[in-house]
Amino acid sequence: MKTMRAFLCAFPCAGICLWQTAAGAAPSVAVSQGEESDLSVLYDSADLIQGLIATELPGDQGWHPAVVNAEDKLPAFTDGAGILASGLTGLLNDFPGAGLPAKRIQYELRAPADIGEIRVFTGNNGRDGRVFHTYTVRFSTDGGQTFTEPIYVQSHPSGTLNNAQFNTWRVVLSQLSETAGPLAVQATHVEFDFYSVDNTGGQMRDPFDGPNPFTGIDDGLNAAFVSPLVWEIDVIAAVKPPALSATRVGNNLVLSWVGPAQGVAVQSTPGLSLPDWQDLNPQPVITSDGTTSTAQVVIEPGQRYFRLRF
Ligand SMILES: [Ca+2]
Ligand SMILES: [Ca+2]
Ligand SMILES: [Ca+2]
Repeated sequence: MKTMRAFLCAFPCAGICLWQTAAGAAPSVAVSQGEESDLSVLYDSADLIQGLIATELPGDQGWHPAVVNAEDKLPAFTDGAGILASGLTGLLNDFPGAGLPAKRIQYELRAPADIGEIRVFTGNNGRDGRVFHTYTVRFSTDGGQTFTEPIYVQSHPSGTLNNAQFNTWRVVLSQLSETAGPLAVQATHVEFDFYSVDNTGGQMRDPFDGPNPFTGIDDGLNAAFVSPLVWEIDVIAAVKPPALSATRVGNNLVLSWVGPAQGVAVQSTPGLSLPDWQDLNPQPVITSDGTTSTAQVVIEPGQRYFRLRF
């Protein structure tokens, strides 16, 4: 079973700050950075928003004036590629104003979908503070009429440096997920607000003067005003766990599912009102024909329910 820390995870050379206002939620973020070869995953060409062109929302502040190529603008967020030849791909506008996003966009999904993960890639060939990112994301399940409370993601703690003296990262990836299941179930729309991240010195800072309204914390630094280059946004569909079916064969119950045989444990509980899921001990032998996996369990007196643990 996966266990992940929520809210604040700190790493020796990097970190992540993340909060959500909704009670009981446990979003989790993993960050990798450096060269593209250092990232835990690269650009996805088949995610839920691949090829979609976002709608810019009221308050959107356009693009950095250096960005002139159409392919470096909205298409760049969903083209399945990183920085293009211009070197200016996805460069947002600077000086959005304290507390204000630089870019406000909405995606309408092709069909309602469960969202498992959000990946944001930012970077700069110049290896400066523009490689960081800060964003909020919200989901709608009713055609864009109402949205969830925003999840705030800041790729690195305020004060983190990236410049010629420190780190010299070229690209940063954050992966946002939810510990207890999908980020959103049957989402129809996803909205992002992207913020400035830097002070021209390569120092990550939040986009607020005074307390950050998403975290309640004042990072003690003036609001960022230098914006990132957003190379790609990937919205990854949640993987549905396989359904379990059961057939009686003699004194055995044959459990089968479409999915892997490796890394799986069969669990049982005598009841569902106060379930006490335990791994079967010993575990049954699990075989696979390449598509369907099966496990034979000896039928015992009494009632038992079964499930798989991955
Ligand atoms: Ca993509
Ligand atoms: Ca601040
Ligand atoms: Ca891209």
